Amino acid sequence: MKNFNIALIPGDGIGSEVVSEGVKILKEIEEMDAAISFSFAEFPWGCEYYLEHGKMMADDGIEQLQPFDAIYLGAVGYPGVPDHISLRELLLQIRKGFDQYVNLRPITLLNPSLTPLKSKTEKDVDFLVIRENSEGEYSGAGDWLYKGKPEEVVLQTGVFSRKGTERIIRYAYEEARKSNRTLTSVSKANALNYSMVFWDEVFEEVGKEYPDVETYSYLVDAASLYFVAQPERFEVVVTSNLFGDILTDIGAAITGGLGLATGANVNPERNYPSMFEPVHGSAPDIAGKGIANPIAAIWSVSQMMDFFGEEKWGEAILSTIKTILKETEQLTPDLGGQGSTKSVGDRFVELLKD
Ligand code: GGG
Repeated sequence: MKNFNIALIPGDGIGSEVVSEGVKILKEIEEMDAAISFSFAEFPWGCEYYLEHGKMMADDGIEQLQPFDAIYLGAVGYPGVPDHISLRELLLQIRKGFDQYVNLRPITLLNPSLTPLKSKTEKDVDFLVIRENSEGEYSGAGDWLYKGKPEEVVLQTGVFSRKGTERIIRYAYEEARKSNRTLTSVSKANALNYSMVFWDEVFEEVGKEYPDVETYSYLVDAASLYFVAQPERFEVVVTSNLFGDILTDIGAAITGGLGLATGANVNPERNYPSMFEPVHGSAPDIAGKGIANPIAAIWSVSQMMDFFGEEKWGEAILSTIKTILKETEQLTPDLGGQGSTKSVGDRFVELLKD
């Protein structure tokens, strides 16, 4: 019997609503598979915690999370707490604290009716974005000088270390090699004359070790256009923290919206827990209404199962997502249905059992 110890951080807004449905799926797996069990511990961190304690998580939050096999996170951010505090002091803190330097975001069209793109099918939109997740434009380095004065200056520094850049690019080459797919690097060396020139050089240098991998290199503006106009160009994409964040929202737009976008924050060396989360935020406009789409959060459970080496369950969840997406009426309003967060979760369990 394998027991997986999971830290739950539902976070803000719709975070707790969608995480409940993901946990429902995990409990169902436990029912159906005598060889697997889960233990859960919930942490009340987020914006409400901030308003009470002046911080997004406990001072020793990273130490508290360390013993877990995985972290399952809902969403962060709520009106009343500045976004740069809620994001940096919880989500980014955990990514950095546990060296989760790989962010895996699949851009997969699971049902052709979901894309706003004309004449694109499932096979045209099926790729993986590997986003650098520990430094780059989100390093947090910078300064705010002469605040409020006419000479006010703000600096936000992108940090691209040799170690950080090489390891994410190498991870992407390995992934492309393993799955026999092409690898596309997305950068912006014509304008960012230090960081992105360096990125391109490292991409080329590391590539010498992978002569079998077919590669492409695009500027981020061109890549944004191709994501929409010719997504079939992409198989595995590697890019920086900021570009990956933006490009994967475009990816969500072409595959059915943020309600279907998932992300795994992975520490590949497994020295620390990895974290699984829907890409979407806390959606204050619909929080508490019970209509948030739980499918992205459920897909995160599939990524978690793959990460645990339980690919059988990862695939079963993904295949059930494909099935439920055919039942338009049952889905949440963002996908044109009349279902609720809970009814989608309940129906999902029924389908998973079949
Ligand atoms: N699901 C977690 C969440 O709330 N994400 C919102 C967000 O702004 N994420 C930015 C990022 O992934 O770097």
